Amino acid sequence: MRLTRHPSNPVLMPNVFNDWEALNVFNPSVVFHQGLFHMHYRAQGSDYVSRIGYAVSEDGIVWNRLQRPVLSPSADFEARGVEDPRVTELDGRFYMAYTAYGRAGAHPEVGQTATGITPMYAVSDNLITWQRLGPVVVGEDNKDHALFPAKVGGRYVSFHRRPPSIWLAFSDDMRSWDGHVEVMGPRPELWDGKRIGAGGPPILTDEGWLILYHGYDDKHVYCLGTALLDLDDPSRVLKRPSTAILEPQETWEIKGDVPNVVFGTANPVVDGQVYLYYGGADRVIGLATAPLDELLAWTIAEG
Ligand code: BMA
Repeated sequence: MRLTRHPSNPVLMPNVFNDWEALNVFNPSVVFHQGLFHMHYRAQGSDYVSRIGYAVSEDGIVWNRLQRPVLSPSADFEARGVEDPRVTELDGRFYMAYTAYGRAGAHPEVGQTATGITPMYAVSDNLITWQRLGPVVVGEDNKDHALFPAKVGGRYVSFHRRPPSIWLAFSDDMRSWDGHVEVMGPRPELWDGKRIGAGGPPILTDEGWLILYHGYDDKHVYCLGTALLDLDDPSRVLKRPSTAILEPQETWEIKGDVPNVVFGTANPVVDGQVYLYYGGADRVIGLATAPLDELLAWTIAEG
């Protein structure tokens, strides 16, 4: 199964009128809320520091953006950027997973970071103003976290990534996380042979949690695939097809700031369609769609 690229792609491009988003816009989050698509996207300008911008759309294709970022580095632990937002709506609030990128060392807000990378959560009631909650883990190379859109066993559940695999963690308060467990790792002979990480928040279906995740192989080509996880125990992989659903193909997926990257970070379901939003070569934002029932049936049949 292949997703269908939208003919209007890329749906968001760098904006040379604002320096903070003049160079690259990529790896967005999109939630569908009260009849509108709400996007948060990673943006870089001439200083190469990542900030998070916001845009809104009626159809998911044509976007109106705010002129200023909604999240910018606030402290030393994220001085080099706030990256790769993934927003989940849960119990009437919005939770944003983002990667804080600062300098390695000790930071009063989060603790000791060995790599300068901290997988953070923030919360908002209006999608514009965000309050930082804290990290999923500290002191390790860890990112690609995303919150499940429903609690499991009464607890918050988050993906995260301990290289080279996708992991889960659990929390009662979105501040302290425990129960870290590996979900799945790379498959050496396949497109996801080297390293994998979660995409957008998982999709709740009757058959299980459908996930769209990224992976790459020895050639460093980022592709996207699906898997199905058990509803009650999402550390159990039920299905995992061997083929990818999206591979770099368009010029803007092959050439950009980082070549050969389709990096899916949002997969809202609207009117039965999965809207997969993804970064193309770390420079622009693309959209590809698939009917949810077909993507699920294919994942079950091939997995
Ligand atoms: C990953 C992330 C993404 C990026 C990708 C490809 O490690 O940092 O932000 O899109 O690499 O460069």
